[in-house]
Amino acid sequence: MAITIALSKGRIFEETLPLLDEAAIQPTDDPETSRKLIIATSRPDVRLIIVRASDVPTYVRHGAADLGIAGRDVLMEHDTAGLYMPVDLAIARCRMMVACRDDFDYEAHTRRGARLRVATKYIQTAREHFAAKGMHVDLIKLYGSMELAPLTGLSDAIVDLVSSGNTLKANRLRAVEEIAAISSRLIINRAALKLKRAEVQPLIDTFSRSAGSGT
Ligand code: PRT
Ligand code: MG
Repeated sequence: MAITIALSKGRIFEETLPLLDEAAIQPTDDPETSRKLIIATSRPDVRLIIVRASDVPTYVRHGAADLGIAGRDVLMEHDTAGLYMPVDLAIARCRMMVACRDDFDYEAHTRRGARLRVATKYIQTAREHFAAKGMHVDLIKLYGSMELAPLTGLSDAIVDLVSSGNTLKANRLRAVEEIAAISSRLIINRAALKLKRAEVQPLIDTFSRSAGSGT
């Protein structure tokens, strides 16, 4: 049976290529240059679909894709019931952090129990994080460029992903708290796992081995 794998372009696609290669799957087009959203591979029974990173769990949950690769940041914001998530692939790693302007006294602000305005695209995760700390926050939903929010007075702080820290530094922001270590997981539709086990299981095995060996 044919299988469909949902991926986002950019870092996840690039870091997935070596894993696909281990399974003898080579895409026939490059999503960075091609406008195709459905990409055939060297294996006639395997195709890739290119979706927004935050849409990967939706495609897999509804069975429009059998498998996908999604960041933990994305999965924490989604209802993952119906998804099987057997392998942490250890790719696209970063940290989810609270950050603010480097001249903002976050510690004093929190000690005083003042209300904090926090801008983020990770509303659920941020809500849980601050609730667990007993902090009062007003959450402001953004879809990108969170770093701009504290610089323009939209918010006191942001919740965003940090890898090198260069974006924070370039915008005179500092990380003040870590919320979670982030990496990407292989996610699988539960029905596909049963119905297409013969095709899906070897992929799980290959991906687990590659992830374990650090490639
Ligand atoms: O871009 P789009 O809006 O379509 O979606 P997306 O931003 O969610 O997708 P993409 O492809 O940028 O990221 C896909 C996944 O990569 C995320 O869901 C994370 O799991 C993972 N990942 C790993 C990252 C980063 N590292 C990362 N550094 N995603 C985003 N960033 C951004 C971060 O938001 C910040 O703006 O990079 C900037 C910080 O990087 P440094 O190196 O300057 O610290
Ligand atoms: Mg992005």
